[in-house]
Amino acid sequence: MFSKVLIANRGEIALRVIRACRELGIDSVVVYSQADKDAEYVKAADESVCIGPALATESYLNIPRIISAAEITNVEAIHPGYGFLAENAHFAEVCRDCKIKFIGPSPESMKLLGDKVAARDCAIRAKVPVVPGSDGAVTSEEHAVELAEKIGYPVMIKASAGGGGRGMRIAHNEVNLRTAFHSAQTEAGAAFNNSEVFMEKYISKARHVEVQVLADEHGNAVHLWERDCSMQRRYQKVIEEAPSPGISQETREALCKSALRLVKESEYINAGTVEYLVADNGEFYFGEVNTRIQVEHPVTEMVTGVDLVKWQILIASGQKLTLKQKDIKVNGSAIECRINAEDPACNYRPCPGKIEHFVAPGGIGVRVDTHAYGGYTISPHYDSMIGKLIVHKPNRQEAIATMKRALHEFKIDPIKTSIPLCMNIMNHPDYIKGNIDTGWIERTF
Ligand code: MV4
Repeated sequence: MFSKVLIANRGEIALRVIRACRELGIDSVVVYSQADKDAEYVKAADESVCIGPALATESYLNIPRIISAAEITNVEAIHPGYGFLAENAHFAEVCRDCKIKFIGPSPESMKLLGDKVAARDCAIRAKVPVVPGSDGAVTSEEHAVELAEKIGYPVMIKASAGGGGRGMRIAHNEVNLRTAFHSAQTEAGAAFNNSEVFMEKYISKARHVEVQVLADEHGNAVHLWERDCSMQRRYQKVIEEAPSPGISQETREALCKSALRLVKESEYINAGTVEYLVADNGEFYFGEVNTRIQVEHPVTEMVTGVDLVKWQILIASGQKLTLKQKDIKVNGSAIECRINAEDPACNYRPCPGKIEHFVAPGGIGVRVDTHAYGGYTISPHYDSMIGKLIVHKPNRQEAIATMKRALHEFKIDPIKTSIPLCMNIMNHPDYIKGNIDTGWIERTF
């Protein structure tokens, strides 16, 4: 087991990892930028190291500075959290070269699954259903037009190096497609330094359902059932829940089994998420694999009782996964609301600033994962998430009632937050029926 771990992240996820380390008896070191120097979560770690100015490229994204902090503090492992360097295969490789254990999958699986064309091929080999689409990359406009005729419109052009909704274009006809093909290529080149694109049939009104997996280096792997993340706007998840209210038990089992086939095929190790699009007829298709702990991991923790961050650390230290698939049961219903500093009057733009008054909800079935408190300033330099409000109850109806009660208790003043949006959703008949898809928020609000 490790005796000391460095956390290459900030905010609520840094605090989440610090908590896991303390419970495991591991010393934690947190790195921080000058913007985060006074934050309380930094003091929760056993040690802290300033790695640079607020600008992320000079701190949380700066590999030499993070590795230097790891060397100085003599840690055995680095937990990357989510965002920043969490899915950077090069960073995982540098850690390995420096004999520091990266708490996550190997650089090879990160590279494989980060390349969406290669990941799709891997899914095909694993007999995971994929959306009808191109066999590999689409290399010319004429090639794109020919393929789209075969597949049938609408089609989607996706960047090989994209993910999470970045670098995608929908085309409804040939004229659209010719433009979309070039703009997708150009955007992908600028954003990812890789202009390769591929094509899929566009699946409209799909749900976003993802399967949590854990795998160790001894060949053991389990799934921890699914999360429904259909409640999104502009590819930003707003509310997540487990179990998914919109799939049958048969679909659920097929989905989870196929996720494990992909884990085997990609020789994946540590925590990961296999994302699917689920059409309203219950057919499901591979989306992508997220090779990190995700923001929404707590809903899975609440319904399964499994501490995912602890397992990430145990697996990285070489321990065997002692969890048995038959013992991983879904108990009740969990919902998570992301509480962001954003202004609905300003088209939900990030609205950072100082929190003067902060009262977090509590009581039975309520969990708040946050680094914020009264007197804390949400920095304009990083993402605008203040924290996550998670509820766990015996069924979905009670979970919604508890979420409404907890949202009502939550006081964050004077900054604008997504609490009112979350409350509106909790009160909406479509949400109460579980009748939602990834376009619902944009259509409804
Ligand atoms: C799609 C799709 C429709 N058809 N692929 C967005 C994130 C990325 N993992 C895949 N995404 C989508 N891929 C095909 N062939 C629709 C989406 C999509 C979406 C997916 C998940 C969650 C929210 C979304 C919002 C818009 C579009």
